[in-house]
Amino acid sequence: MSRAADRLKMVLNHLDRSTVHVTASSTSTQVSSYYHNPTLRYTLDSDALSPEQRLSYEENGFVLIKNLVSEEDIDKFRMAFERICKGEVRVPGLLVMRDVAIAKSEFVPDQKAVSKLQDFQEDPELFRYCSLPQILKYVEAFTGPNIMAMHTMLINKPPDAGKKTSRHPMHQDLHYFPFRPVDRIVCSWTAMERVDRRNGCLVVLPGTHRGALKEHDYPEWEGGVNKMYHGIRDYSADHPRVHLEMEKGDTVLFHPLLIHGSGMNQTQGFRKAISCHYASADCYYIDVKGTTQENIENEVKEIASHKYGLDGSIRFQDTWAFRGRLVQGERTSL
Ligand SMILES: O=C(O)CCC(=O)C(=O)O
Repeated sequence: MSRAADRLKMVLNHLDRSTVHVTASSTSTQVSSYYHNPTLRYTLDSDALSPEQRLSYEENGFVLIKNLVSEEDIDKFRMAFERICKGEVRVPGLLVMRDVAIAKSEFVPDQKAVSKLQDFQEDPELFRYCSLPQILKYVEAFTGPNIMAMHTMLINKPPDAGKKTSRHPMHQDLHYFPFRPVDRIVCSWTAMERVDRRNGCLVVLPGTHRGALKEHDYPEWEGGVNKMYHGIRDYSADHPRVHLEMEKGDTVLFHPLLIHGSGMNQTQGFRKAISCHYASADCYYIDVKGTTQENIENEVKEIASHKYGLDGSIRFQDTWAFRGRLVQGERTSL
């Protein structure tokens, strides 16, 4: 019997085949559809995911874990964020992004215009998020035991200034990554407060992780679009959507091909979330020349050359190797 068949048998042994419905947030998938796909491609054997959670990820490309990060830790991450915004600490390599509409407003104090911190691997407090054992336990079910934290973000979605720029266009995170294999990469995204449709929760298109990487570019939005917020032009508008309403500390793990984005923040508060993209340290870099990823490669190289005062000779993969940090096991490749 093949390994995949063995794995399938293990999962099915745990299930009551006639009654189980796999739920992830508001989606419900009947297990019967699973019998037509007798391989478990997206998850690895581990004790972290229940059989239901495992099947849900296989089918939908995401799994939501309630209450995974403590209030206390989230409050500490929030304080670290505020210290950075106030200029009390300087973090090497950190990219501080500002909302395209709010950054130009005279009425908003500077720190309030920060829409995202990216690459916080050198901030010990924020980076502690990426090493939380309760997150790594789940991450290992996707990456295996050698785990790199490749991409870190604290997203501070601002109240929309009326131009709809607080939206994040629908995209696949793999667009940004020159490493593979795709199924050994996973994102963890933790709500730092209640997130719902009013403040622009994540929106996902379940099952799209089973498709290919699509072409991405800046959307043609009248009010402007934030730097590096590429979106997919041709996803099906009819595809079922799930709005991931979450409480503080809830965490969603999702596949890098899952099409997702987030809506406008229609409240007066800033909607905060913290996230990390993990990859197996056994992944390898690829050359994206001549592929749909060439546009983001050029943009990232330009930003990196400017940021580090280089002459443009930096390779796309170097920008990743430089930022990636081992959080478990051995740094075997990436
Ligand atoms: O937190 C959000 O609003 C969306 C974040 C996201 O999808 C990203 O930055 O890739």
